[in-house]
Amino acid sequence: RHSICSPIFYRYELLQKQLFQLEEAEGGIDLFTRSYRIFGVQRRPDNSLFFKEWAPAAEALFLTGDFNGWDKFSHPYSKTEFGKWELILPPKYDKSPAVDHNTKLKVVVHTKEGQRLYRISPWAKYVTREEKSVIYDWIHWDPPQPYIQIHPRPKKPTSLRIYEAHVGIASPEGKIASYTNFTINVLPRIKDLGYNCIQLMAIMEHAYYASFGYQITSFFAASSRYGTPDELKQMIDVAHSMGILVLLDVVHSHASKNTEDGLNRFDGSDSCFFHSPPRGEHSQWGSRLFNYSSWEVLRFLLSNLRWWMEEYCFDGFRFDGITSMLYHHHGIGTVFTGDYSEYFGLQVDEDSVVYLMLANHILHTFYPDCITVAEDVSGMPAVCRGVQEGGLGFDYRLAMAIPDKWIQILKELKDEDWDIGNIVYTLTNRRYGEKCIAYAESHDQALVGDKTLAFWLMDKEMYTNMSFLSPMTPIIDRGLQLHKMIRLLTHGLGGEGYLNFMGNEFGHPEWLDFPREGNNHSYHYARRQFNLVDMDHLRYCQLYAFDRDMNRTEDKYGWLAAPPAFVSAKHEEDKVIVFDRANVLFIFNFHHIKSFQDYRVAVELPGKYKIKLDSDEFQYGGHGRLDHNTEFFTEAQPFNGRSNSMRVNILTSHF
Ligand SMILES: *[C@@H]1O[C@H](CO)[C@@H](O)[C@H](O)[C@H]1NC(C)=O
Ligand SMILES: *[C@@H]1O[C@H](CO)[C@@H](O)[C@H](O)[C@H]1NC(C)=O
Ligand SMILES: *[C@@H]1O[C@H](CO)[C@@H](O)[C@H](O)[C@H]1NC(C)=O
Ligand SMILES: CC(=O)N[C@H]1CO[C@H](CO)[C@@H](O)[C@@H]1O
Ligand SMILES: CC(=O)N[C@H]1CO[C@H](CO)[C@@H](O)[C@@H]1O
Repeated sequence: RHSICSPIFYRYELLQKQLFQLEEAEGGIDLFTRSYRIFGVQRRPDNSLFFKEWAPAAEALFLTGDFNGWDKFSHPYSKTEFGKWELILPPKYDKSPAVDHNTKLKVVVHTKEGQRLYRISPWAKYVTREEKSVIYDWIHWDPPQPYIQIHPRPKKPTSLRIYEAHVGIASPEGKIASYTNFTINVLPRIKDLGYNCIQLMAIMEHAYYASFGYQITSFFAASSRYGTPDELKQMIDVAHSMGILVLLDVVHSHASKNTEDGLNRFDGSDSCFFHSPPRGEHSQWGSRLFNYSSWEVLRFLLSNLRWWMEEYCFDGFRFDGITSMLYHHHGIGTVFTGDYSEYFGLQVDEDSVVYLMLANHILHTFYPDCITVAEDVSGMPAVCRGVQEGGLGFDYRLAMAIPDKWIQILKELKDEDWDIGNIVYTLTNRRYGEKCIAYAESHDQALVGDKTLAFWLMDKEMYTNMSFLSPMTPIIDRGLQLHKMIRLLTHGLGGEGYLNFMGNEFGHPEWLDFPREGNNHSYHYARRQFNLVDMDHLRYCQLYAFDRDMNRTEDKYGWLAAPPAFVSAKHEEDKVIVFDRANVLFIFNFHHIKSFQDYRVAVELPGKYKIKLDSDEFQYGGHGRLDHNTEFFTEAQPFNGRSNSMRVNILTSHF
């Protein structure tokens, strides 16, 4: 016990020390973590512009751009303490700012070796790329009439139902869709589907589209591929007006290795924001790793979180790649079995651990309703416990073993070989007192090389046999039924929140692949075919309807917010799973041919039960075999660990 507790106390001490130093040295944490109001470029009340950068290894810094005809020497920054540089541009004679809105800028960095480097400010709020150019430009963004968000953040829901989305692929067309398209075309769908939260990926600017938004080049810039910062603000505002929260998929675990439009070698050195190599390089991702023990890196990253909260009114974050941060080995070639020795010891990167504690502490202090989600495959204990307990302070973690299990089953097992006990184990195996987001598939499972659950289930027949106008084939029948059952089982049993990746709610076929050299820069798979669900003669709308009603049923009964389910049956031979949660009884028959009459199922609460959600309903592509007017009365006969039981007919899901 001692061996587990002492590192947790140690972490807490490190955090306290760090908080104390921040409070002492920089006029308090609030100011320190809002450094985006000091660095980069600021317009002052008199319309002078104040520029500030941290470039410790630089010999000299100049500002150049449209405003001075790209003169490389006319506007030097002056050096201040701790490797910082400042420059003030007085207003023009007409009192307007010296740099116009929507014009280009660059920082020119002179190195000790005599190089002259053109850089984008790490704090740039907007960067764009001209069609023929490969390199992004820093654009001075200071619109005369900025969009003002008017809708307050919705109340934090007790049941989190997350719609994971990517703006650029959110249309059926083979091109990049915009923030405005998303606002007009996708938000109403998300609302109708009953999701109360959107998790937005690929927002922080990434020069390489095919990185799926995970190789960030400009941390403070909302990707200009989809439109302007104001259009993103409007999108979030409209989501809020619908009662939907928006989480940002934030990537603080690493950064793109680009130099001209990324953070790498900003001041000419190979450290600056990052550890110097080899520690500062991720061997598999080919990207740079932050030095979380550096004061200026803490300023940059913590201010980045507050920037997205304050400027765009996000409601929280999904922190990407936590496992890579937590361990010096980054999880590469490591298998986690659950042994405590794997989570504590010299392999743990305490700097990162303290950074994550600090980030969660600051977010939850300034925004008590802020939601943070950790993407950690290792299963480190206490990731979702409060920092005051020595935890990392996240609200939720992604239950990453669940989607892998479903894919493995669909790839490898015949229906009669499904291991019911193992499925239930995977769905319920989570740390006591730490909340999980369950999901059957996220964007990860849809990436090229893999394919969506629907496509695993129905494959090529999705192209030819999804029409109502032709009889249901056995493959389509099985696929439709299992698609719904897998999702409902995951929803009911797998966690305290649920996540769906855009399009999979209606059984999106195929996979995701971004335009890149290897596919001749094709957008064919970088889109979501919402048109399929809108075609009345195709069966996609039935899966959509089930997903919608699954969420609406949850909204009514709140099982995600209830304590974990009580599993009363996991019958290996019958392939039956029965559990209750929030006084809702869930019954699944995964048997490929057998139906059961008068099958006894256990319930805790005595009384009358009725069918509320039935995957066999016609409207969901089922066979309509159950009578929803039936009332089920419990008998005071204890069964399978519950005080009462009753008899039900449970039909095989498919023929
Ligand atoms: C990380 O930053 C600290 C503090 O600035 C510095 O002392 C240390 O050398 C840096 N580490 C590496 C590996 O670059
Ligand atoms: C399924 O699609 C194939 C290929 O188009 C077709 O030959 C077959 O008749 C379809 N089956 C049914 C039952 O419609
Ligand atoms: C890309 O295009 C070239 C020439 O048109 C063709 O030879 C090649 O097979 C294509 N590659 C892919 C992956 O489509
Ligand atoms: C790329 C894309 O999705 N474009 C569409 C945006 O939305 C309008 C309608 O609102 C369509 O006409 C565009 O084709
Ligand atoms: C966020 C959301 O759309 N919630 C809806 C879920 O379903 C219930 C029941 O239909 C609606 O009342 C909620 O508005």
